[in-house]
Order: sequence, then structure tokens, then C-alpha cells
Amino acid sequence: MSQNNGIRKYLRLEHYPTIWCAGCGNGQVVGALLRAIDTMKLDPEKVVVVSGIGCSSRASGYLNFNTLHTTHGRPVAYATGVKLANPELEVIVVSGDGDTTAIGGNHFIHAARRNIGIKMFIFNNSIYGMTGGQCSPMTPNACRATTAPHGNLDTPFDICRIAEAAGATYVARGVTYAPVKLEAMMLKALQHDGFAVMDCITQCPTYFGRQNKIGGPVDMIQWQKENTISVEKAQKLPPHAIEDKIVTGIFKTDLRTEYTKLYRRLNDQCRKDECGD
Ligand SMILES: Cc1ncc(C[n+]2csc(CCOP(=O)(O)OP(=O)(O)O)c2C)c(N)n1
Ligand code: SF4
Repeated sequence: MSQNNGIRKYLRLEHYPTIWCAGCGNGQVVGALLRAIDTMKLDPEKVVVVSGIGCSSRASGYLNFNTLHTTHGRPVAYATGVKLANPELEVIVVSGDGDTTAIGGNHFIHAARRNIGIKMFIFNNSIYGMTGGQCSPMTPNACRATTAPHGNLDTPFDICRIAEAAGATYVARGVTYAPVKLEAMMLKALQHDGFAVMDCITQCPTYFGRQNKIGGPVDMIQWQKENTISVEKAQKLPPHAIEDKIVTGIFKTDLRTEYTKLYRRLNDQCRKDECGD
């Protein structure tokens, strides 16, 4: 695990301070991601970070790589274009839970189906932060949001199970309460050859914490600690015992040929068939 603090070089410090509220977990997720990138020793010129719109999606503006701050729900579509144009690039998507599973849900499942080698980190604060704390498809049952002031009736998506079912080949979940584990799983995601998805549970004290009376950022992290269970432990328990728990860890690592490799192969075959070279 990387112990160095040399991640400042990846930041556009001229764009600081960030727009994020004090105690927001977005900085913790970005910190873990940058430490994983640093361990990988990636050439910053070959890294492309693509985001949608939302508090978390502002991360791309603070990072000193090639960055694209796109439209709400569309980062995967842009990232797919970039990766197909140049498969040598390390294409990273940073996105919110609303961005990924509401407006962007369709792009997400099809990228997983293709197993295109994009690495996707979902900053999951269980709510729409930027637009004032509305419900997202990942808001837990019974939780309050500005659009569900008496509690959310809708069953939330489990993004890891969707990713697995749709065909993503690396699927994991981490929490800001455990940044070292978060970083380790991010590193594995970056090393993976295929569509890698990480659900990164983070705290929005301004909307989720306040509306659900969990308290400030420290209380939210404490809440995470008390409600998190590892996938290894969860597998030994009956379903009712883990109903309200956040299950963390790596759920899937699979090997299936990555999409741009299949695309290259098909191109070569077509050229051979048509030109005989
Ligand atoms: C097409 C479109 N619809 C809606 C919006 C308004 N909008 C901007 S950010 C956002 C929600 C962001 O929530 P999430 O993706 O969970 O990110 P967070 O802000 O919580 O990090 C919405 C609905 C928009 N910008 N564009
Ligand atoms: S509103 Fe929530 S998600 Fe947005 S910056 Fe503030 S704490 Fe973070």
C-alpha cells in the first residue's frame, strides 16, 4: 500500500478551494483514487478522467490529467468514445449515484455488457447532493430526502449486483470510513483488464446526514463503521442478519476479453477479408 503523500502533483491547486462542503466524503474518495493511481505509476498524459454533473462529478475539474466534465448521466458514453478511439489510454469515470443509476443507467449497463476497459468509481452518497438532496435510485428504504420527506418507499438499487448481472468483470464496494481498503480495491480496479466498477460509499452531511438526523460527518463515518460488514463475513450469515448492512469487498473478478481488443480483432479480420493483407 502506498504510504507517500505525493498526490498533490495530480491536483489543479489553482482551482482550490473545492466547492465541497466541510466534511463531505468526496475528497476522501478522490484521495484514495489518487494514491492508487500513484502506486500504478501511470503516465498522467495517458490518464483521462471523465465525469458527469453533480457534486462528485466536480472532481474531474480538480485533477491534473486529461479531463472531461460532461453532461448529467453521460460520462460513460463519452468515456466509451475516448476508449474506443485510443485503447492505450487509462479511462476513468467518476460519477454520482444519481448520475450512474438514474439518468445514466442505460449507458452504465451497456458498458458493463460490453466489458469495455473503463474504470468507474461511483461516489455513492445515497442522495442528489448538487440539486438539494432529492432521492436517488440508491437512497435506502425509509430514508428521508427532499422528494421523500416522510421516507422513501422505493427499493434501492444495489449497483454491485446490477454491475455483476450486466456483465462487468470487476465489481467491488468500499467506504470512506476505511480509506486504506478503499484504495486497495481501487488499485485492483485500475489493474483490471475490463469494465471495473466500484461503489464508493461516501457521506453527504449537508443533505443526507441532516435530513436523516444522523448528525455531522464524524457521526456519519461512525454510522458507516457500525453498519459495514465484509463480504466474507456476510456470506456466513443468513440474509435477514445483513438486511440493513453495507456489504463491502470484492464481489467479482472475472476474465473475459476486453471490448477494444475484440474490436481491434474484428477490424483486422475485416481488413484481411477485404484487402487480403
Ligand atoms: C439532463 C439533466 N438533468 C438534470 C440535471 C440536474 N442535475 C444536476 S446534478 C443532479 C444530481 C446529482 O446527483 P448525483 O449524481 O447523485 O451526484 P452528487 O451531487 O450527489 O454527487 C441533477 C439532477 C442536469 N444537470 N442535467
Ligand atoms: S452537498 Fe453533500 S455531496 Fe455536495 S458537497 Fe456538500 S456534502 Fe458533499
